[in-house]
Amino acid sequence: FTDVVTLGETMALMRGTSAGPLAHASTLGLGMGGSETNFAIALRRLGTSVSWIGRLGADGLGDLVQRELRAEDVNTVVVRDVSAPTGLMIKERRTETHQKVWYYRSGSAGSKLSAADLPVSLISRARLLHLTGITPALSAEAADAVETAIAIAHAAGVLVSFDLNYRAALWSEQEAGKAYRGILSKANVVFAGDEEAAIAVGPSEDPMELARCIAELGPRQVIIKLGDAGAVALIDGNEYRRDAIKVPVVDTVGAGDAFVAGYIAELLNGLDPHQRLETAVRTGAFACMVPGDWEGMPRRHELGMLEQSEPVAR
Ligand code: KDG
Repeated sequence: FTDVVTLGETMALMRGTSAGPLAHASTLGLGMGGSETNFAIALRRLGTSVSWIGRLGADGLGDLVQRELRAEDVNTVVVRDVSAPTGLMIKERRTETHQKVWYYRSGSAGSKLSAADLPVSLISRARLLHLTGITPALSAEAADAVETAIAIAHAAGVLVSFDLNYRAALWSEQEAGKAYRGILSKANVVFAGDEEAAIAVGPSEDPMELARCIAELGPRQVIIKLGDAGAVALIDGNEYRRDAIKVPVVDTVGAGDAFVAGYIAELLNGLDPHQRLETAVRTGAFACMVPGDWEGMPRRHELGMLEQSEPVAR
């Protein structure tokens, strides 16, 4: 059993090794990525035990995902699907400062995750279940798996955390908004970017107002992620604001997942909201400094490195 359980789709990830149109890329780097496993790896590196539930194809890319997760000491509960491939995403680094993500995931094994794949006792015995808004966008079965996982968690008194994680390539804002509102009313801890929050509860210039609107639906901890502007949070009715840590940015993909992992790790460690947000912005900053979605996630002993002035430690 693990303290945290998460579920979702993780894909193989290919990325251009230098900036420029994909049409002219003669080589691509191969790795993997998925919001929930980015989160799981970050959480594990901070010291929290975690399981990931998902489906992978019975193919070499599925082997790649599974062995990376094992190497990161993430417990995996995986169905290897012989009838569908592991999904794929390609990151096109069009310029040094602008990326485009292409998905090759419709009909993938990961999108076929279903309620029957869920290990009930693993979820029931966890302290927290973490879900993202990507999973219900994948298929009707995956949306049902999310609903069922929440029901299992609720029956066992397990906390539910939910990161809206809007992916415009997967569904419309209207579809997403409806699904989000259904899940928000059942979540204890909610993470959203300001634009994602607006999809769920309508627009506002004030991120704290967005947090209030989400809290009205039920969750007692609402954290609005504002990227390089930091975060605001409404926790048990109290307002918190936290600046980001300024770092040289290489790739922001995965930073949101890192932020969430930092917050959840410290929540489960019993730390107060200031300390949770401190680790969250720190973990998020680390993720921005390295090209992969999860490779740059910090180990706990590295968290203080951002302030170190010595460029080489021997
Ligand atoms: O949050 C980062 C994720 O977006 C990335 O790793 C891939 O899960 C992914 C997705 O669906 O975009």
